[in-house]
Amino acid sequence: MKLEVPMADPHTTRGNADEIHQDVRDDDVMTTQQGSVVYDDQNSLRAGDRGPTLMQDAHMREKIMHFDHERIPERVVHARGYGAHGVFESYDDHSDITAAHLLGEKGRQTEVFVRFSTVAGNKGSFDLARDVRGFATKFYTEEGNWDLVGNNMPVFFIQDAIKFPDLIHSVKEEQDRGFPQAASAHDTFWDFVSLMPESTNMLLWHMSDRAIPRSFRFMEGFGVNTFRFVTAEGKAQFVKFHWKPQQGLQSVVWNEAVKINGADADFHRRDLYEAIESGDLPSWELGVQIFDDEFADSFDFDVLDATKIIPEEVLPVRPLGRMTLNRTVENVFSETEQVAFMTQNVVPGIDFSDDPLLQGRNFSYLDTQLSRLGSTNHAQLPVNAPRCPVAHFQRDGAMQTSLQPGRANYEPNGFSGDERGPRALTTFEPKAYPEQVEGTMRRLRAESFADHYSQANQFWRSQSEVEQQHIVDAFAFELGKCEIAEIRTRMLANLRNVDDTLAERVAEQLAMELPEASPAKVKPRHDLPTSDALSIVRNGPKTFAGRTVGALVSEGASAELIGALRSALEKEGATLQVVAPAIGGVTLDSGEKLPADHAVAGGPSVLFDAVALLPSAQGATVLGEIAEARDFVTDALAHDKFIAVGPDAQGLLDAAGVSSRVDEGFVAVADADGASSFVETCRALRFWEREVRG
Ligand code: HDD
Repeated sequence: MKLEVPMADPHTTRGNADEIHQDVRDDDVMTTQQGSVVYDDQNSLRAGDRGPTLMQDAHMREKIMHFDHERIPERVVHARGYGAHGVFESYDDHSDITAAHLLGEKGRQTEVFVRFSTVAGNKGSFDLARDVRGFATKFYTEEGNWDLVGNNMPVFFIQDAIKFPDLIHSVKEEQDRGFPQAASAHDTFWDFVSLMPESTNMLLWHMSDRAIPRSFRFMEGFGVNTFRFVTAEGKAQFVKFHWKPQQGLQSVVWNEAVKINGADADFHRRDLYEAIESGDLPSWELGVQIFDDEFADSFDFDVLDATKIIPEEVLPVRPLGRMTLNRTVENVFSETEQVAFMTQNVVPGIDFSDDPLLQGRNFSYLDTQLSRLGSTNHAQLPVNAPRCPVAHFQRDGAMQTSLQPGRANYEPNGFSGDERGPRALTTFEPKAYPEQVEGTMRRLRAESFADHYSQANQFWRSQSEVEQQHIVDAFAFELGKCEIAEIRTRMLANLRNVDDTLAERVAEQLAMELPEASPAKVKPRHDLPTSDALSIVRNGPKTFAGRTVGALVSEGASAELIGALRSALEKEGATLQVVAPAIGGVTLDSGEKLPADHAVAGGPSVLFDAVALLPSAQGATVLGEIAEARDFVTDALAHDKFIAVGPDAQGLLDAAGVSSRVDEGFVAVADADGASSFVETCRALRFWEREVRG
């Protein structure tokens, strides 16, 4: 990109406004908000060269006034997020299960806006917090907006919305000290969840690598709550929504996450931005688990309990269509910040269930927009506005931008034509579920919600060995940050109900005694069938497409080898990034200058999916003297990455102290064939055997 540098001289006054108006007034002439031309944006209006500024400078006053009010409150949860536009395409006519228009025809396309987020951190926090990721999608359908406000984990911490403020207070910075930021590893969170056994299943997810995804592109999404689909004939069934990334699942490891936050706090947003901008468009398949009352009654758990899943092996996901993100936003504030997702935004053919978490959400999302966006007219903002006609008698309010036509602003009214305004469509059968409701008014949790441990055990047993190890490590890390020993003990007592080995392994890492198991209202089952769908490692990609290799190079490095690796990666749909001692790059053995994407100090190996060490022999010695270059190698090893080793890299391996630890994860690459087989090896993403063997 070439920058145009205007040679502004603040010491000269520009021409007068009239001249500008006549000669150059077109779209790119700067104006005030009122549209009058600004002819000097460098100097405020003052009495004399060195005199006081005049109140009469309307441009300056307007500019500073606007600046003073630029901020709006950040979201109370999910403050840090990143959005993109896209399109959803239905695979088929799904009118056998729902009357939703967007799913009514094969190939029907619907515009979408997606916002991914972390939950706990403030807007300026880092991307790789151990946290749940929000996955919220707004479908601008022809029958109004449908918001699917989901997460990247299919269960939740609590069963009833009334506990949400407590959950969030406990995980956010502690109120008496203002820290920690974007972290659940502190006393108040673990105090709360250890006293709320219903959180346990979600805690297993939260301690798994699902909480540290490699990128938004490589994570699943879930509607979490149970909804209903209703057909045009009024047939209603329950549904649970699933998003499956076409890119496969992938997470990072915790030690890596911690370092990514330092190296690039924007790792996830940058990844999404760069993927879309480069045309490598990410896509997800939307599917549903659909079931009737009979299935719901026979299932082991209550389908209205958001702390439970229905395993995909028990009820397979029916694919409905595919969403592709194809456009980054024009303006982050106007779109990503002002977008207002609301669970109560459903369209005919989609309806709610009585899940007590969902019922509370349906109030909260509308309510919060008022304090966040400051007006009841937030649905008029371009990113929120439905793409279908909108007509109602809700009038006025701050920032009303529609002209609200007609004479009547009430109904019934006796006017006709343009003066009349809209009428409710009474001839139309609403495609909603006419639920029969009866019951004694009580504050009560159904007994069918009482089993808090069995599915946590199922999740634990469904993980691969390395994933189990990460869960143990995460519990030990997080509980290790709790200063109050009693909280750790209480949590260990709960974990005994999940699995004794898990509890023992965590206790061992904490060097603590294993307490008695805490009393469980329902005896935990440890015999639920395992589910492969719950493991990330078992659901990785079949290719290395969309991933990045960081190649550490030096002066005199082999042009042929770097070229061979680059083309092998491009063939796979992956990219090569060059890491050199300095950002200016290096001169290769061919005499050609290779610019660097990163200086080694700013391009640690944690930013890449795999690495290649391709220095010249002399360059290997030079790199070996640079601490960050040695870290590049040792971190790649510690994070179980595949490491391509060029013919002259030995000096660097020696300097990094890893020569005696070379294993099958190190792949010798000397030519184009070697480069291709390295890329094939990388399809496994990580050399987990390294970690399992210790
Ligand atoms: Fe929520 C935001 C997802 C429970 C109250 N939530 C929010 C966002 C996501 C979720 C993805 C960010 C939307 C965006 O990008 O703007 N929330 C969930 C899921 C839940 C859940 C999957 C469990 C099934 N949430 C939940 C409960 C309550 C809320 C139980 C309140 C009782 N959530 C909110 C909120 C937020 C929000 C306060 C903050 C900003 C916003 O809504 O627009 O209303």
